[in-house]
Amino acid sequence: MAKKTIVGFDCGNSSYRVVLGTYDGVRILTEVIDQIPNSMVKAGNYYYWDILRMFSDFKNILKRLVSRGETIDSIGICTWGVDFSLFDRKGNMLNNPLAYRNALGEQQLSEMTDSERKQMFLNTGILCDKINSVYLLKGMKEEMPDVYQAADRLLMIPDILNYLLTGKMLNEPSEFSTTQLMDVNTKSISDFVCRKMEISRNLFHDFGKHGEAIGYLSDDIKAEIGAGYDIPVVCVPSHDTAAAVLAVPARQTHFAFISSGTWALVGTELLKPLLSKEVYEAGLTNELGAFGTITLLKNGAGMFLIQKIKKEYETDAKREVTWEEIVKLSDEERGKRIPLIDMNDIRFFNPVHMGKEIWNYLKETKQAEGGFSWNTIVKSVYESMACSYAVTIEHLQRVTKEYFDCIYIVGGGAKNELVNQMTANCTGKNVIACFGESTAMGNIAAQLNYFEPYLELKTIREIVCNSVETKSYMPDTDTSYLIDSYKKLQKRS
Ligand code: LRH
Repeated sequence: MAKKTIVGFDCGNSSYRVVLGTYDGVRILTEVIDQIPNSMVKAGNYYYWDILRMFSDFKNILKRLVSRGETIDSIGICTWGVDFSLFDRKGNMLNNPLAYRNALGEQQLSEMTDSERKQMFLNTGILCDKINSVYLLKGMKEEMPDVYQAADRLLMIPDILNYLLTGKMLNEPSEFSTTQLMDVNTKSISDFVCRKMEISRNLFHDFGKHGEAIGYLSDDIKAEIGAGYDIPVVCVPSHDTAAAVLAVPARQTHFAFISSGTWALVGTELLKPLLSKEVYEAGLTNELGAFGTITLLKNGAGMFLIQKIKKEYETDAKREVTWEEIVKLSDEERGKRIPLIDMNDIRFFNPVHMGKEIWNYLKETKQAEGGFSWNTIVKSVYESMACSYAVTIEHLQRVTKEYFDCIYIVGGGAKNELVNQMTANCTGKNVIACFGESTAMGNIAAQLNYFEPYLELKTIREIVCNSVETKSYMPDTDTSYLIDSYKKLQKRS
C-alpha cells in the first residue's frame, strides 16, 4: 500500500484530539495536531455535551491541515460510548446529547428486577449499568416526551459527527453495543430489548461495516476547509475502547489490557461473547470490538476521580498544579499504611466534592483519622486503582481459563508511572505501558482496511506493534495482600 495520510478524531470526556497518521507501508507515525478541553455543560436540570463546538473545532483543524499542505486520504471518528442525540424525520438534531452522568438512567435501571437484568445480559452480553443508553433513552421518553415523540432516528455521538460531515446516517456497531440495544448473538438490533423497554425499533439504522466508507465530506465542508478533492469518512470502531484495544501492540492471541482514561476498562479480546453466570457475577460485559471481535471487560471508574481531585486541589491551592505534583502527594505517603476505597462505589460517580467524599469514606471505614489530607486521598485513589485492576484480571483469568503473563496499559493513564508500578506489584505481572494516542492509533489503523479491504486484524495489529512505543514494569514489591481488603470494601458498597 502506498503512503497514506489519515486523520483520526478522538473525542474523550475531558479533551478531544485530532491526530494525523502517516502510514509508510510498515508503521504509522502520529502527530497530535491539536488537543482541546472538553466537559459537560450544565443547563437547567441536565448535563449536556456541546457537540456543535466539537464539530466546529474539528472542521477548523481540518482546515488548518489542508492549508499547511496535507492531502488527507481519509478520516475516522471515535468518541466515548453510550451518549446520543435524537433526530427528526428531516434529519434535524432534536437535542444536544445528554451526558450519561445525569440521574435519568439510574432511575430507570433501579426499577428492574434481578431476573430482568439477567435476561437483558443474556440477550445483549452487556451488563446492566445506569450509563447504558437504553436507560437514558427510556428516561427521556418519560421526562422529555415531546422530543422522544418527534424522534425518527437515534445517532450515537460518533454517528452524529459522521452524519454532520457526510450527510449519511448509520449506527456504528462497537459504539452501538454500548447502548445495550444490540443482540450480541445476532449482532443486530435486539427486538427483545426494544419490546421490553418499549422503545421503537425504527429509531435505529443498519450497522456500518468497519473499513468501509460511510460517505465523503459534504461539498459545503470541502469548500469550508479548502479541500478540492473527495475525502472519505471511514467506518472505524468508533467506540474509543474498541479503537484503543485495536491499538494494543500484542503479538499473542490472548492478552489482557487496561484502557486507562476517565474510565478504566480492564479486559481481553475474544472472538465470541461469554455469557456465563461467572461472567455476570464478576460484573464483566461483552462489548463489540474492532472487526467483529468482542471485548470482554469491566467498565470501571478510572482517572475521573483523580481528575476531579486535581481541580479541587487547584482551587484550594489557588493555582494550577501539574500532574507530577499530584503524583508526588501520593509518593510522600510511601511506607505509610495504604488506605483503600471502592473505586466504583456510587458515591464517587459524580459527587459535589470528590476529595471530601473520599475523606469521609476513609474515616467511615476507619482508614483515616485526624485532619483532611490530600496526600492520603491521592494515595488511596492510586492504590485502589491498582487493586481494582488486579481483581478484574483475576476474574478474567477465571472466566476465560487463560493465564495472562503481562498486562498492556493503553490510553492517557499509561503515562502514570506510579500506577503502572503499583499495578505490576499488585498483580505480580509484567505491565507494559503503551505510549502515544491509543484510540487515535486504533482509529487510524482501522482506516487502512478501507484502502486494502483484505487487510486482516492480525496484520493491522502487526502494523500497530511496529508503531507503538512501550515501557515495561516488573513487580518490585509484593502488594497482592491488598486485594483481599479491596474485595471486602467492594462487598460493603
Ligand atoms: C470510555 C467509555 C466507556 C464508557 C463510556 C461512558 O471512554 O467509552 O466505555 O462506556 O466511556
